[in-house]
Amino acid sequence: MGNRFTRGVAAVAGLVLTGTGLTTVSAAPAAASAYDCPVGYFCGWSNKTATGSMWKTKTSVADLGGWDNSIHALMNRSNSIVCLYDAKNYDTSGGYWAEQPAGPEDVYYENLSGTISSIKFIRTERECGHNAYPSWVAETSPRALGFGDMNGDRRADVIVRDKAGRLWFTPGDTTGHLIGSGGWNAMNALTRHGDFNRDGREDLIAREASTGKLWLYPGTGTGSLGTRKLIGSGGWNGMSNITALGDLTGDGRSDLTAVEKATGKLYLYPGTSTGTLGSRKLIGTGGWNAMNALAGVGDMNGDGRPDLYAREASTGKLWLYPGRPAALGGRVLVGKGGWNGMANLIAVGDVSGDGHPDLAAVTNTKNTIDGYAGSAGWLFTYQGQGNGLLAGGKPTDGEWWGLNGFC
Ligand SMILES: [Ca+2]
Ligand SMILES: [Ca+2]
Ligand SMILES: [Ca+2]
Ligand SMILES: [Ca+2]
Repeated sequence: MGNRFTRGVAAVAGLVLTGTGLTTVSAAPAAASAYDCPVGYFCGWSNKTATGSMWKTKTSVADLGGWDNSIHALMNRSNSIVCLYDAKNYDTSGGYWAEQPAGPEDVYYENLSGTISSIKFIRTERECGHNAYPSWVAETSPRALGFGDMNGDRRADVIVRDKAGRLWFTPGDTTGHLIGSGGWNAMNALTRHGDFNRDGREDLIAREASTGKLWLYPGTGTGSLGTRKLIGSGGWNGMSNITALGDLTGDGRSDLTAVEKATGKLYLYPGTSTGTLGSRKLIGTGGWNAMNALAGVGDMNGDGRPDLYAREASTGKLWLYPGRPAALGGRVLVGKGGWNGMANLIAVGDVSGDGHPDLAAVTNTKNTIDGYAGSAGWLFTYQGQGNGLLAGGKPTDGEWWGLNGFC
């Protein structure tokens, strides 16, 4: 909203507000004021100066009734984002805006024109007008690729994290369900590709930012996650681009790769029979710090071994590094440029339903179209050609904004 006026409550003359409430009053107010809004509530006032009658709620209200179009000042003292709609029933067609929690500054807004007709409490801004999760659509593949498929239905699925730190599973039929109710913002790397603990179900691996620990979240076969298991006791903050890439060693177990920040070396961490990682093996002698994204895209070139895609930071080029027995072959150019406009590379498996693995990516703020600034939050899908290369990107859905951690 463009016309709102912001100020801290404590700045109001004669009044001092502390964390516990009102401590000094120069004169007893005759009408409700911003100070009367209790912690945990969204409050609205009839007067533009946050005076007059006060209305409050701690739950969503689809129809404000007698307060319809009558809120002229407001304050959000809840812990939620509150979405304010100009129409009833959370209808977005008349316009809306999201109000963040006021926080310790107790910010309120006055001089509103009085157009609010419904109010919804939400966790993320997306939920003003969208589901918390994005709409993901995938065709059924004629064969199981062994990755990109948590629930084993041969349909590629995607895991996404929202800004509230929740994890969502999107199975490819536009729906989504919650698989992590919170706390996932503590993780600064998420990757999956195949089965690490040898139960036939795809697993998720995450790095905990504060400890540098690596955790295995075993897939249950339904898209959800079982009890996590420690597979790296520390030191993983010294690595970048932690990427599950499939079975490169040829023992039937999925492996992990990562770049050592200090040296730019690429290491392979082989999966073992117990679901842990074995002794690492050098597969790239240097220069890998020049890459700012890796993806274990599966067998892109059809020779039976999993391959690696890498994005070169300085050029925005996309390269294929073909898998060899516990090693990588000479690289092949896949994308001439522009790939820095993608948040990360999502190794989804077969989305198109032709049996070849594909790639997906979501645009970030560096995205450009024909040299002009593009939009962040667009999902692009790239059909694998079976020879290691990709068909041109298809802009698939523009409503993937406000999300991250795609894997
Ligand atoms: Ca699936
Ligand atoms: Ca598993
Ligand atoms: Ca291959
Ligand atoms: Ca495909």
